[in-house]
Amino acid sequence: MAMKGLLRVGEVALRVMDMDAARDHYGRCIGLIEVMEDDLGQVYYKAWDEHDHHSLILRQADSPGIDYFAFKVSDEAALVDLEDKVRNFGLSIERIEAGVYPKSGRRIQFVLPSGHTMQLYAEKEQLGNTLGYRNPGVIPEEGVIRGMRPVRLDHCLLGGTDLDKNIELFHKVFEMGISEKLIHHETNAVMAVFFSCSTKPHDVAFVLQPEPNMLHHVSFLLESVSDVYHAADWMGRNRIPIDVGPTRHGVTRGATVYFFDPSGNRNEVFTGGYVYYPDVPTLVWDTSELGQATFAHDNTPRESFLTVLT
Ligand code: M3P
Ligand code: FE
Repeated sequence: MAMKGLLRVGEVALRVMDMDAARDHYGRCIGLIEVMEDDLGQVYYKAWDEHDHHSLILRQADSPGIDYFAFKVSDEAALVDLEDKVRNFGLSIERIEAGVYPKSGRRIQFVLPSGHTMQLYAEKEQLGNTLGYRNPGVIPEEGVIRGMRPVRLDHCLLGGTDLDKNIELFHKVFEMGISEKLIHHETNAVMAVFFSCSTKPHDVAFVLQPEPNMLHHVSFLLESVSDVYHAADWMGRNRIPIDVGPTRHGVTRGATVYFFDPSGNRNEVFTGGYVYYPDVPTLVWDTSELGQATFAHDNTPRESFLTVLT
């Protein structure tokens, strides 16, 4: 599969209520690399094996949650094409000039049927992963991989209204595959939907909520199951509140720990899962197996997991 169009979630912008506490959490505890603070006091991070300048932005605010998420697209031609398609789908588009967002080329922004602000961009300055591009070797210097040892920002799960309209946009317009779905076992209503534009089991997912524009979690990839266990040990040492785990999802088959940042935003570290190809039929779970769909070791759904969003 040649990757054209949407590539990955390249940027998530979160609100936090105490920047010092958030810096300790995302920097020292998770182990993301702080690359910049802007004039507004927003703090920018990357994970070690990402090549682009940053993937996470924190903004101090009165309430937690997500400001926007942004997908990187393959090139300017894809951006032009997608702008047309999103407009034809019926969403109004705001154009943002290059440089308005630091280190970034021009962007387009629109509000999804689920209430989330989404952006697309084709260009971002690259910092690299410290290994270089010729005879790069395999691991960076001591100290680059630290904390929970995150490799990269992987996906986010967003909560909102009108999932059916989101499905139309992500599947038909963005041409993302639907890797998995969770439906109500009596009504067949879609409760959660997982979209892939790569070989990952999901690049972004949505869960039905009574309120629009909610964050369920933002997730970072780890290298191994032993790193998942190490991350949970590190959470214990640092008194980070764990929501669930370590365990394994039924949906996507990732080995996971969910935990909270000091403002109550849910984070995830995970590894594994299958390789997704777009010719594989959508895997469908129904709520009669909600326990196994969510947590496949004890097959028990968690109240907090279903109801706590920011
Ligand atoms: C993940 C993941 C649900 C499963 C979520 C799965 C909402 O977060 O990373 O695989 O059932
Ligand atoms: Fe996840």
